[in-house]
Amino acid sequence: MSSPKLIVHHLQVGQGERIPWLLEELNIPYELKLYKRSPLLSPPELKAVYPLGAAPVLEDVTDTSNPVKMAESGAICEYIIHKYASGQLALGPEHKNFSDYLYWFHYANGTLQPGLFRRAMARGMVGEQDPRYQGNDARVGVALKHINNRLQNNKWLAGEEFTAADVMTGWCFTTMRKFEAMDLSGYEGIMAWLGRISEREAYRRAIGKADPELKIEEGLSAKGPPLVEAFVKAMAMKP
Ligand SMILES: N[C@@H](CCC(=O)N[C@@H](CS)C(=O)NCC(=O)O)C(=O)O
Repeated sequence: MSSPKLIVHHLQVGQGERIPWLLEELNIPYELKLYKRSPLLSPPELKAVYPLGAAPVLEDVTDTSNPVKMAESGAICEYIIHKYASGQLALGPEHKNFSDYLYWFHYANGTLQPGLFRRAMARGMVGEQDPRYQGNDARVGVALKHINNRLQNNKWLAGEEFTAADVMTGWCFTTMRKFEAMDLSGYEGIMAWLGRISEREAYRRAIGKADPELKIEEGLSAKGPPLVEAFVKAMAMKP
């Protein structure tokens, strides 16, 4: 098979960092196109690539007679893994941890991230003293304990092996904390897992290319990185 020709469109300081990380782990070459937020959402150049303007977007121009353009970070991970990596970094139906892999692969965008975003919205709309904020905060707490418990008993989310489930989830505990603060002190399982991620050269290479201005160690610390002020202001909707 000819070498893949992949173009990754990445809106900086965003969940698109998953794709360069995955590609670096798999040693698959790619061209990276970087976009800056304008001021918070996508700039017109990215909307020209994909009408929703949401990143990441992958273009696969390996086969010029059948070019592919797709969004959704989870779908892109699966596409790359199955099309160009013979299933590496995924666990298949024959593996005893198949269901764990699927569950944790989808947990980031299915439960954790929407929960964090709902909490941020509730804070902005009704304030931290309101039971609607507190209900959301409590749910985030349960979701964090759940993942912490998993990582106290397992090296990686799917079990012994590092998989794309870790790639999908990493951003929620690193760069995403620039949008919704989470102090991870006391979450020993999550912190130990972040420590293991910090040792992965592919992770450091990916962030170095995709977001050279990010301070990796801040993202991996218990306290977390500084917030994006423009986002905090935009979310402060409470009259
Ligand atoms: N479910 C999508 C979400 C993509 C998404 O919302 N990306 C954000 C960056 S974290 C974005 O592009 N925001 C800018 C905008 O929507 O204009 C995925 O997993 O790729």
